[in-house]
Amino acid sequence: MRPTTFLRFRRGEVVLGPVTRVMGVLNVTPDSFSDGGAYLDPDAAVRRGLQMAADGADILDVGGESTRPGAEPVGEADELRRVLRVVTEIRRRSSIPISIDTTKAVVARAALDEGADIVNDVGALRFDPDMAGTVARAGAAVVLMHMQGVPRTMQAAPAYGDVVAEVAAFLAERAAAAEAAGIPADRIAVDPGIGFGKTAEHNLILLDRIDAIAAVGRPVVVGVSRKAFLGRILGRPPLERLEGTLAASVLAAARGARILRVHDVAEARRALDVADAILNEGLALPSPRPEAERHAG
Ligand code: HH2
Repeated sequence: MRPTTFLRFRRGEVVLGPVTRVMGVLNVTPDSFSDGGAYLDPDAAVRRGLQMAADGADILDVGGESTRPGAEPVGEADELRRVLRVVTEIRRRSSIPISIDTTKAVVARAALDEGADIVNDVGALRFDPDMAGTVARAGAAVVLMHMQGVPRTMQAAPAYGDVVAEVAAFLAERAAAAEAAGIPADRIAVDPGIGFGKTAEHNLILLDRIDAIAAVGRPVVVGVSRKAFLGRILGRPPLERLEGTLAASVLAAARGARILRVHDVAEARRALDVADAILNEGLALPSPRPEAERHAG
């Protein structure tokens, strides 16, 4: 059985125990790499968010700026216009923890005011000098992600001596900086940033060494969903990378990831239920369901 820890925030907490948690991706953008435009309409985004909650998401990650390789930055006003109504409406209709995927303090603050709980900052509090204080004052949790470079140019020539050691050292340094800025340790999670300034090989090495990222001492979030390194392996476009996403997510969980960021929540939940049963040595198995038994063979 894996030890229980918590990711806390003012309104509550996410329990990180025997169950690997699923963070559902809700991109309110025209240009995200796999679902750009699908949920740009706020009503469609809210419906999608509530569906992911019903499908078993533990957190909804709402983002209004694509960070795909080559993406152009989005202005504050546009980003706010995309995400705020969606956060407000989901919070009105559900108590599910909401994270806001942004590097801008103004966007984070507005979303936190509307009931978001977590700031998912792919810039790890480096891109906006007001971000750390904003998170600290709101009593929010934060996900600190590793990225080499910035999205517009990060895939030009990623280079590391020892990718695992460098990413782990970066995350340890950013976690210490977050604490120094007044964010309590139990409100901080870390993420190796799969696909952010990394070759396919870098991503694969990191995924095999999530244990070294977990050794930083904070809960680990991992996002592999539909990403390009899966396309390199499978030779398939983003919407045909589900099996690859599930394989990599399950392996990351086995290596110590506690939260998996995915687009396909229902499928990930089922895959992780099986992974969790194995990782917990069957101790947290639900009681047998007659339907399941009939099909047991
Ligand atoms: N990946 C993406 C965006 N945000 N946040 C964290 N913590 N970890 C990740 O791996 C991560 C992230 C990119 O995926 P997606 O949101 O699907 O695409 P886009 O950036 O094009 O909107």
